[in-house]
Amino acid sequence: MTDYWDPLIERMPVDELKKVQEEKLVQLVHYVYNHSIFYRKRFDKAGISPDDINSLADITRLPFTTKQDLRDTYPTGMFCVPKKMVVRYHASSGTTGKPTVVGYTQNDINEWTISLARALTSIGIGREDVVQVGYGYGLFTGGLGLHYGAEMVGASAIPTSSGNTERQIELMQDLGSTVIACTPSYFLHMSEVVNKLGINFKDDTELKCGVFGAEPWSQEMRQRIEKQTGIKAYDIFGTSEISGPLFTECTYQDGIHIWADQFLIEVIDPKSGEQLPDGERGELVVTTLVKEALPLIRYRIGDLTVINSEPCKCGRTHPRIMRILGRTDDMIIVRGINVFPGQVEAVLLTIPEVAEHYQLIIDRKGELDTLTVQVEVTKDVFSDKISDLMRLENKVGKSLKTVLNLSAKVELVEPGTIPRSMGKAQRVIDKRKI
Ligand code: DLL
Repeated sequence: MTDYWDPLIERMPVDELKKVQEEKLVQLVHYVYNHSIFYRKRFDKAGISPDDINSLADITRLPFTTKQDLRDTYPTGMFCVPKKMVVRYHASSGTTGKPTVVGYTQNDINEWTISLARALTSIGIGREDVVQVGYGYGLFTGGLGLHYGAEMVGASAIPTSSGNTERQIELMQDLGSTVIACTPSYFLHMSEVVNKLGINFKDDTELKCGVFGAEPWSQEMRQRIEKQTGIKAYDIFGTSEISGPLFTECTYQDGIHIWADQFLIEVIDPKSGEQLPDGERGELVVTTLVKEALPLIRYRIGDLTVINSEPCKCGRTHPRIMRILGRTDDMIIVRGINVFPGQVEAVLLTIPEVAEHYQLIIDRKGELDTLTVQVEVTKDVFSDKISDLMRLENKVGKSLKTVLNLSAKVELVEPGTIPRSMGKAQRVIDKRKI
């Protein structure tokens, strides 16, 4: 056991937890109203005064905030503290439009790290462990986030960042890494390099688990990783706007624990904005209860999930969110049908002959959208007869059609064809000019 197992907080009876949230929410609305011109204007426009918010149920009266608000007020227009209080900045890559900038006070960094320390403890990571941090260090929150979290539980952190894979593997062996933290797609790449070197994780390293996130990955992908490498694969979630990586599953692997004394979560219908009950799938909305520099009120994260408020088998009472398989904005519409890359992955990985590397290519021929799913097959399968390959293509196509309700062209490609990623994988290439 490590220092970050605090049963008084993590197993707090749900009613008490709600009281804690209520008190913090009431304080928060006054804090943002008094410290940010942005929030003051937003509340005034919605005809809401901080005094109107007295219970958790009142939260639905508050307006949402979005990534667009962060962009419109770039770089620091939503901050609630003077710049001299900011001890760190991170920023999103800004592939579309302006990047979003997140600032942290010293207390924000502490709270972020506590969240991760609790999370890492819940998967059994502590003083004995060596955590290799293969998330990017820099403006991206993955590297530094996991680094601080690992140190707080007393583990040794190795800041390898991403890339330079052979060197990573050498260090993993030499320093006895027991944990690898990186995107699942980068771990797949690392596994290939491990195979090429003629070694395997089970016999030649001390690795016992992976902390994988920053991009969607399916339950089927987890099963493959665990079976092929012999390690436990845990899901970690967070976004830069609410600090960075923050929450993981526990060893029961049954949903991601959200620390309710720090964050208040809701799931809403993405179209109507109405709050949905537990168990219904919708868009995740987060209110930060303890952040100082950039508190967010009802921030629409854009990820689709389900809340489960039942206490977990591990005894923790905080709510869980189920695995995130897509975002409202990475849904692609092909011939009018909604497709999530995560659905495609889940189908592909139920077919043993296909590998974990795939890409969706969308194009438009005349008026008609086309969806091509390129997926790698294993070396053995690729050297099979053409007729066998065609049979397999048909099989994959049929399985996709059943789930997606859409015909996709399937292209089986040689191992190594799909570009490998060091960070977040690019699963979708949309060539349509709309
Ligand atoms: O990806 C923070 C992070 C770093 C999380 C390391 C986990 C590990 P952003 O770059 O702001 O922050 O991207 C956040 O990535 O809204 C999701 O769409 C996606 N995402 C993150 N974790 C998961 C996950 C970091 N476990 C966006 N499953 C989020 C599915 C995830 N999607």
